[in-house]
Amino acid sequence: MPTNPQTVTSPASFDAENRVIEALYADVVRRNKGETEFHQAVHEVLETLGPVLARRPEFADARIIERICEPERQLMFRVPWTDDSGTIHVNRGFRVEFSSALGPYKGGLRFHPSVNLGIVKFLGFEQIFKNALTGLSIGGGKGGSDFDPKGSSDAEIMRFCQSFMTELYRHLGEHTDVPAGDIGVGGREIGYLFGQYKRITNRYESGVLTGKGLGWGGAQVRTEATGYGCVLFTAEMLRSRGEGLEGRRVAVSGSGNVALYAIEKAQQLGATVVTCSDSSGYVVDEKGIDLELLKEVKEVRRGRVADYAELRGSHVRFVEAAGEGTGVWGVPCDVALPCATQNELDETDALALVRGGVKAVAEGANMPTTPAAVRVFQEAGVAFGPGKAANAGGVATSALEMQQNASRDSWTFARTEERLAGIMRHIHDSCATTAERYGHPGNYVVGANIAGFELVADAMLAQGLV
Ligand code: NDP
Ligand code: 2IT
Repeated sequence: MPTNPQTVTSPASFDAENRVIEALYADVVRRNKGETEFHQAVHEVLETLGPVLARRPEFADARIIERICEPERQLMFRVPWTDDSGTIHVNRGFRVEFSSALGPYKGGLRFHPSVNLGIVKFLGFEQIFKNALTGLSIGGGKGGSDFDPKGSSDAEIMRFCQSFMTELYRHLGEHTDVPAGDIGVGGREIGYLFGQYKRITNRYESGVLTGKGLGWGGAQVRTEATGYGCVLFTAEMLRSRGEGLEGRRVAVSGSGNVALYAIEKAQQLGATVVTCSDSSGYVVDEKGIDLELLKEVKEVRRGRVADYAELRGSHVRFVEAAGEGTGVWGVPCDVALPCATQNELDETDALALVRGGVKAVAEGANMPTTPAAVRVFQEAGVAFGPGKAANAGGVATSALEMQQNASRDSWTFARTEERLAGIMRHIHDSCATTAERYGHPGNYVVGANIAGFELVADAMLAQGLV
């Protein structure tokens, strides 16, 4: 893992097939100085699009790539709030409304001290293609704040969320822009945000936020959906190679929303999950993670994985992070699911995983694997599911929540999970067939980028120069 897991240097080179787009990428770097994560996300998509422009020159004529790389709207605002001792704090709020080609802007809010415009733009850019892949009429957006929720009281979190929404509400709406959670934003925060939106607008507009509580407009399976979907995608990748998850040894990073439910679904499908982590370190539990205990530690006590190790028993090892990331990828496994944050799995980690016999890697987090690490996996023949495909189950289930809100209906857990499984299968198959159509069978990165891009680009062509 790089010393700062959030940042890698902006990539520069393109292979010969994609030289046409090199100048467009250089322009993105020039016009968005210092936004390295945004550069990285754009590079990862653009480097696969040369063959699409060659087959569809109308996309180049209409300047689709230049338009898709420029957000439709970027909002930055002041978020003042007081802590429990009465001290005033000033944070920065963001919402980047990237693309409405396929539907209302849709994407989560991240509260983490590392949040800046470049991070929000990388996430919003990814979201455009991810949302397209779901097939569910949602555009792409992302937002958040450099607010650090760690160690804050409930009352402080509520005051922060109320101040954040007091500014953001004017830009939202069930047909306009529909946020949800991401790092640091879960059910509690969505509740406070929704309450304030309702109070300011005097409207019970359920569809303006997703990830709501089940008693007041939330959808079954939304909490579980990203982690479940990531494992379902992994199972599809393995199935297409004649393999399965049963009996597999799985490594998961993170211990938040995505990680917890990735662990749950992997266990349901007969795998043994031997590790999970947080920014302080990782645990190794050779008997398999005790998920009930981990949920109790994380969701009830709001504790750390170190607390899990202490409560679980002497067979569990907690390894503290030592400067160079958490080291979690040194744990040998058949399947690796990075579910924490961007650039948390670098080339050295990838080489260690390959040496340990990894067969499949699926990104529960957004852009957790560095470009060099992706290459290591691809060259070693490891099935690699990029985030915009593998973690799309969360936003897809958000779209199902919007559907239920619009029809004032609520579906059962079983019905919703069945929809989720169908959507993940559809995403897997459309990535696989697109990759094949473009001469890269088995390359889900190429498949996801091109399949998502074609859907958005066709809509943009049809909608004229806007
Ligand atoms: P949570 O806040 O619930 O959990 C985040 C987890 O990642 C925590 O365990 C956290 O540890 C760890 N983490 C965060 N930052 C770092 C860091 N810099 N270094 C090491 N570990 C870190 O967030 P989610 O589970 O919701 O999100 C995880 C990832 O999944 C993100 O990339 C997010 O964008 C992506 N995602 C989320 C979706 C959702 O529906 N929630 C949907 C699709 C993708 P610590 O507590 O120590 O910070
Ligand atoms: O990255 C993501 O897809 C999310 N954080 C979920 C977005 C959503 O609107 O459900």
